[in-house]
Amino acid sequence: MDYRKMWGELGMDVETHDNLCAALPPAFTEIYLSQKNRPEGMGFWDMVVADIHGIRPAELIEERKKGRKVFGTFCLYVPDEIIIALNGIVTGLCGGSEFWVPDGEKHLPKGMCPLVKASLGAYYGRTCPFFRVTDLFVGETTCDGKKKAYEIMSQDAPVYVIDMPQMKRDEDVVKLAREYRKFASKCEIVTGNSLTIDKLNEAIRITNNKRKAMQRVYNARKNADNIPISGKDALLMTQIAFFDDPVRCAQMCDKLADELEERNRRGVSVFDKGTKRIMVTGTPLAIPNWKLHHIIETSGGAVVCEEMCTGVRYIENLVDEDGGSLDDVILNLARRYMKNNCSCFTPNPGRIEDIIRLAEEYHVDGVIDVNLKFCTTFDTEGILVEKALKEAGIKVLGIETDYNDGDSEQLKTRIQAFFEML
Ligand code: BJ8
Repeated sequence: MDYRKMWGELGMDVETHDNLCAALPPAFTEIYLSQKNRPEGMGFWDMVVADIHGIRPAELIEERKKGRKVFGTFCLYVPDEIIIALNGIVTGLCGGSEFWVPDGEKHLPKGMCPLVKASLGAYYGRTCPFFRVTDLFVGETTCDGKKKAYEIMSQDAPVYVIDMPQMKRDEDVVKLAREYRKFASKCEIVTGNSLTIDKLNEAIRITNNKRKAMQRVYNARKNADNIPISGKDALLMTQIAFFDDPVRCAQMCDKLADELEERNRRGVSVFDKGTKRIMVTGTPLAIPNWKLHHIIETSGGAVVCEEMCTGVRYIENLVDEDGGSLDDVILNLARRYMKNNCSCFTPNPGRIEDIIRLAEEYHVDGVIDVNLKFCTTFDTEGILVEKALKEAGIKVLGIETDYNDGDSEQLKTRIQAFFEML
């Protein structure tokens, strides 16, 4: 289907955007469609990618015509439940393509992480329809780069920033709950709806169901004797979950999980026996950043787990569904989100514990700790991660990269050498 008219009406730079549309299909064919023995259930996500800037944006436009509002988010600490309870729509906006970086660099310093530059580049370059249909951009005070980027963006766009605690003491959970209450008030103004306990409980149920369905897919990856899905495919499912409808997402993930569980029963693997089981940890891999997974999975390894925001951090931990008052439920939300271990917190021992636990649960042969260039918090925390892994007797390779393909060959050489050592 031709969406150029729709993009034009959204005020996009359609000609420049055509270059992105031209580059994606061959890249997707090479990286994804060339894989052997993929689960049939991936057909849904292939279809989404084939029209990634068409199908879902068109749905959002229709929903907006009915009066619903779209909230664009950049971080796991934004509580989807509050937005959904107010009949809003959540769409993840983190940019994962080098295509958007140059436009980002017109508004930000070059020495900044590519995720922030690409996100702002997609906004200012008018080359992403999701940014064009967003009614409120929801930021958060996590890393310095994001904080300042929101400040710049707020000069031109409606931006609301959630003030995140820096530590994880009891009083910080209470502080986050207060922030979520304020955020709910803002969402009430934007949507024109009122937050009720029933609506919030229902939104919690919807979001928990999505997490449970995704957990089933991840659990199928824990099988020590079989790899029923490639890391690339699992990553794609996770990346798209950030902007899909949560109920449909849960249905599709459940269907995929059924197939993967059956594959495990029958011993159907995507990889040959002896392929190294790898966990990747570190900075998020926003769509369409498939570079590292592709290198690993064409070098003798298989990614079986991502300790990342585009991975287990997104799906682990459910919100307590045993209600109470509205304030109690919002406190439950804050409790759940504070279990998410981002390197922006200090100290952050929970993340190290997660990594050691996950290495065991997913039966990994080795860990690749990946850092997006200029992400200071993950880079610095990498020292502690690598120390803890070495102490636990788990082999680890630390790498730093960005969205550019210039270092692919060099990374491949290092990763192959790492696999030989395992
Ligand atoms: S909860 S990881 S989504 S902040 S990579 S922009 S931290 S300089 S993305 Fe993140 Fe939330 Fe944490 Fe997850 Fe900054 Fe680092 Fe860039 Fe990052």
